[in-house]
This record gives sequence, structure tokens and C-alpha cells, in this order.
Amino acid sequence: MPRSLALALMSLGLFGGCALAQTGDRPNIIVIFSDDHALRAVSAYGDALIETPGIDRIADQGMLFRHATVTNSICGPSRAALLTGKFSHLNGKFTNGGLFDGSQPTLPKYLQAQGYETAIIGKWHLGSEPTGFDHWDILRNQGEYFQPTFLSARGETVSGGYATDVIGQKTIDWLQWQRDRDRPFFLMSQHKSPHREWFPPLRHLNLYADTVFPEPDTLFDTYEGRASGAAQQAMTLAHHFNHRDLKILPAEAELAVRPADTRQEAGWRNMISRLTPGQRQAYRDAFEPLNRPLVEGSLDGDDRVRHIYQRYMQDYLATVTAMDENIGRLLDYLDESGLAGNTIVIYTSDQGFYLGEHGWYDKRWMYEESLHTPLTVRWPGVTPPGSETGALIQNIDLAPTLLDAVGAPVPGDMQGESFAPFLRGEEPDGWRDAIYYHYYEGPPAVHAVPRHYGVRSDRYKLIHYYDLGEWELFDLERDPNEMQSVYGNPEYRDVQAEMLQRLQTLRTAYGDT
Ligand code: SGN
Ligand code: CA
Repeated sequence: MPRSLALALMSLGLFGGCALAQTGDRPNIIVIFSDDHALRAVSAYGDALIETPGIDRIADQGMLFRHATVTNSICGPSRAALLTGKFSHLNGKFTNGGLFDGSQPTLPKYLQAQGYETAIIGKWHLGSEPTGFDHWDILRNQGEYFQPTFLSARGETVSGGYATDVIGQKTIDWLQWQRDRDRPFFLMSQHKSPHREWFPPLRHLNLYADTVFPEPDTLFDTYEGRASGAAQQAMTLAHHFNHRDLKILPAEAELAVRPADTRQEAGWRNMISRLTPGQRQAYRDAFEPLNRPLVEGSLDGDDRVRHIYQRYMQDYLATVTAMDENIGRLLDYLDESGLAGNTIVIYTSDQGFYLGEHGWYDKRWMYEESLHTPLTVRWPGVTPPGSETGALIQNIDLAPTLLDAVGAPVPGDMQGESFAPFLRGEEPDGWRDAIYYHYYEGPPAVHAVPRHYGVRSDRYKLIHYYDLGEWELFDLERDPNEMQSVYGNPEYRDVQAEMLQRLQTLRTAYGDT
């Protein structure tokens, strides 16, 4: 029902006393947010590695965004961009290190001012305590896959169970029992999955053990034809994927005596210490046969990488499946409770991820797989079901879009644009024709991806690795896998000049100088 009609009916007293009179018909909002979810692991995008019927329901009943991108492809900064509608250089969250400044205005604070009740459940990863949320129940730091510790205004609690299921259940519990039924709500339900080190739930330990996943064309990339950073990173399946990623658990006796020698090893020890001895044994039983060729060293060269790729996919995708099941459960609850009709549901992730493309895992680069993030939005009665757009969207657009959707003013200092017109089935005039990107967590940070900024149009991408003094230019139409930079190629002289100009224009417009 249009808001004006509801207000007219209310003024006639037709809704007097019922819940709708108090909430108006302003939509509730649920943002389901995951961590490191590649588009190739969402079947709504087509040609995916697995089926994700839960997420696909949102897309089938709403709109799919084929070019949703992030401004800085890493966890904390992505979350800050979503909350503030601003690039890192304005919201102050440049890398995963350091605390998010929670005193600044954010989407949940603006929604509170509109009378919304706000809540966040699950992974937060911004260091400082959440602000602008009436209810928060968050994982500490990266969080644990089993028996995770949650932090809330009341302190720390350990929840029994598998993080994805726990977050899924806490989300439904809040909707069912805890929220204020007289107010519209804004709820962020934020999964840890499918983050490294990809611990599947016990019910799915061997779900994909017999599946042979197709390899990406670029699995055996040699990194020629690009800036030097591509060859110097530390995120290859061949050389950097390790015993933790394969879930090679130490024997129980060894667990008690061997100290953790690195931060990563300490994190891993914490993670596996959360499993019960029985759960650890189930992991050993499930994965020992699968890991054996790698542990025994019976595979070499490409065959070894192929096996690692399959192992990686088995576990990564099983964590996606568990999350997708919980998304399905949440959508069922919305249907059963009658909330579905007046609730905007969004599924997105903090960024995409490499599933073997370029021989990699992880994210960070402005290359396509990690620049993009899945995004689908269901807005019943407004967004045409099964619709999609190829418009260039960024994560800073989410805050302005949601404020626009609830009829609130969009603050002038937000740098994103409302894409609500697309959701209403319109093609807005003058939508952006290029996006800007800036990644800051260069070496010696984990995975050794050089700092860079760049611009992407519908066809071209220009990247500047300013610590290396190197550039890349890609023609995405001819070279969708970004294997050969054409920077400096005379054939692209005009394109290069134009892209350099566009980059300068965006840097100036966004104030990143
Ligand atoms: C951990 C992971 C890295 C990952 C960062 C950031 N290593 O350090 O692979 O890039 O988190 O991820 S792990 O061995 O601890 O899993 S992010 O999603 O939080 O940005
Ligand atoms: Ca992430």
C-alpha cells in the first residue's frame, strides 16, 4: 500500500489501534550479510558451482545486481562503507587494523531517528563496539565456527552449536520474541561463512567429497602481462594454502602440548579448541582420506594444485550451503509470520572471493572476482520479481538506497547514490558510468597485495599500484579474465588517456587526493 494511502486511511481512523497504525507501512529491512562470498557460489548468477536455493528465492522474487562492487575489498572497510555510505578515506576505516569510529553518523542511526528499531546479529569485525543499534549480539573479532563467543551489551557468552546455525537462530529469535512490534525494524544478520578456514557443519563434512568441481580457466596463471604485484602476492593455492585450510587437525595429545608459534596458528588453535573431542574426531575421519594424497606428497605440480582446488571447493561450498539453508529458514519464518509482505530483504557480502581464479583464494584486488560482491534485493509490491540490472552499483549505495526506500532524506555527505529507482523498476537518468576503488592494506599485511586505486567503466579498468609505480589497463570485453594489461599499448592510447582522465575526475569528486 502506498504510504500516502496508508496515512489517509489512518487519518480516517480506519487503522486505529492496530500495529500498522503505529508502524505506518514503512517497510522493515533485513540485510543478510556474509563474508567472502564469490558470485560463482551463488546459483542465481548462473553457471555456479552449487545450488543456493535460499539466496535464489530472494533473486527470483526480487532483483539481481550483476555489477555490485565494493570500494575496498576487505572485511572491516567494506562494513564501514555500507554503514556510512562513504569511502574509506572519509569514514576512516582503511584496513582491517584499527577501530571504526563509531561516533560518526551511520545508516542505523539515521533509521533510529526515523523511528526504526535497529539490531545486528553475527559478525561485526569493526573493532569498536556497535553504535546505532538497539540490540547487538556480535561475534568477537573474526569469530569462531563452533561454540562461538558472542559479545553484547550484557557481556560475553559462548553459544553452543555451529556459528551459521546459531546466527540464523538468533536472527529468527529476535524477530519472533525480542523486537518491538510497534515499530518498523532494521536488522542486519551477518554470517561468518564462508570465511577462511571454511569449517563445514558436521552434517555437511562430506557433502561435496564426491563432486568434481570445474576448474577456472585461470587456475594455472603465470602472472605475465600484468604489473609485478600479481606475481608477488601470497595467496596461491599452490604455495600458500596450508594445513589449517585443509583442516588437518593435530592429534588430541599434541593439542595439549604444542604451543602456537604464530598469530595464524593461535587463531587456528582457538578455532579447533571450540570443537568437542568428538567433533574433532569427526573432522579427522571425514578429511583424512581426502587430504591423504597431499599429506603423503604423492601428487606433484598441476595435479597437486588440482587436488588442493577440489579440497578448497568442498569445504568452502559446504559452508555456503549451511548458510543458504539458514537463509531459507529465515525466509520461511518471514512467510509464516506474515512479515514477508512488508519487509525488504537484501542478500550481500563484504566482497567477492577467488575460487581458484588466477590460482588464488582471498580477495583485496580490484580484479573482477573480488571487486564484485553478490547483491540481490526483494521488495514485495515494489520490485518486479525476477528482475535484474547490469548497472554499476557500489556498497556505499546501500545506505542512501535504504533511507530513500523508507522515505527519509539522504544526507548530503553520503557518497553513494540511491539505487531505489532500479528497485522500483525505473531506469534512472544519468546513473554513474564508472566506479572508483581504493585498497590500502599493502604488504607486509597478510597475502601481500600491493596498495592500489583505480576506475572501472562498463568496458575498461585502469589500476594504479602507487607503491610500485606501475599501472594496468584491461579491456574487459576482449579480456574478461584480466590476463593481459594493455597499458602503454598504442592501440589503446585514446582509451588510456580517457581512463586516466576519468580516474582523476573521480578522485577529485570523492575527495581522495
Ligand atoms: C585472516 C585470514 C586471511 C584473510 C584475513 C582477512 N587468515 O587473517 O586469509 O585475508 O583474515 O579476512 S586466517 O588464516 O586467519 O583465516 S577478512 O574477511 O576479515 O577481511
Ligand atoms: Ca571478508
